[in-house]
Amino acid sequence: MSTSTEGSMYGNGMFAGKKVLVLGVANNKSIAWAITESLSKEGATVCLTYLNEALEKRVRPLAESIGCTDVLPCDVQSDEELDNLFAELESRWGTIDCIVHSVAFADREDLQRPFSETSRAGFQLALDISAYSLVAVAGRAKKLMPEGGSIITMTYLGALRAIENYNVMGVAKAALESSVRYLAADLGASNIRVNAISAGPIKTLAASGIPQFKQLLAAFAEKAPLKRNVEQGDVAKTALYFLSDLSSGVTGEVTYVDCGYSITGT
Ligand code: NAD
Ligand code: 0WE
Repeated sequence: MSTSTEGSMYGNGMFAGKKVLVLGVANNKSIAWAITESLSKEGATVCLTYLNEALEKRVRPLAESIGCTDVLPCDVQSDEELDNLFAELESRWGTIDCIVHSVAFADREDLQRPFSETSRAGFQLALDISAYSLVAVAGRAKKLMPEGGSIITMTYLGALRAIENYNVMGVAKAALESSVRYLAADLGASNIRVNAISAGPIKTLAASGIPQFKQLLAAFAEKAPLKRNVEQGDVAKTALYFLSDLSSGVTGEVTYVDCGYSITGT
């Protein structure tokens, strides 16, 4: 590998020849987009998926900007769309090396009303999209990773702590983090690693409309040891570590990219 060159801290082409599936780009603020841009700079071939036609309009121009021609639909609630995605990847690429899972959803009302008022349907929706989808993706990926691979997902401290208003999403993230451990145990023998990044709060589409998000960001920056908020680029750098050979001995982990917030106390 060459030494560090302009635009890259790691040397060009760390992901040259690597094929990466990315689920969860909604717009240019998405955490998954920052990861995609970093992967692309390192020479990866990326497939981007979009949830629906409204988001396809946002994702296609982003894909074009990095010369990505593999843009496919995938609503993770649909087994049929998941099957079609992996069938299409198998015919286009044959195998894949890495997967970025950056998907979450709960009914907006469930992030506002008291947690004890969460409905069965709201609970199922949040767990289905935000946790089961990782299992559904990893299960299908196994066949396309004959020599192994690396899978990452995105989580939040609300999995461990009762954070105001995060509610059913916290339960879903707890299930997601546990799924990371069970998937790592299951797929380890196939040399497939599975890890999670627990990011501090970042103003993305998924954070828009969350009451008092601005105040949350300000309080976070004040308390965090690094005295600032987390940026998408911070997460992308840790993502490249998990997706690359730099983390060859690491699986089933949850790593905090939170400027140190979670280690503090008073
Ligand atoms: P985002 O809105 O850009 O990304 C969320 C993505 O989930 C979107 O692309 C959306 O299309 C996708 N999605 C929702 N339902 C889907 C479905 N049924 N099928 C397929 N895709 C679906 O916001 P983000 O902040 O980049 O979120 C990405 C991940 O990061 C999420 O898992 C989120 O929980 C996690 N996270 C976010 C923060 C934050 O503060 N922004 C902090 C920690 C973790
Ligand atoms: O995981 C998330 C956001 C997840 C999310 C956001 C929305 C908003 C729009 C899931 N579903 C929806 N549904 C919608 O209709 N984060 C980590 C960001 C976030 O969300 C919060 C936070 C933080 C941080 C909600 C309450 C409190 C803190």
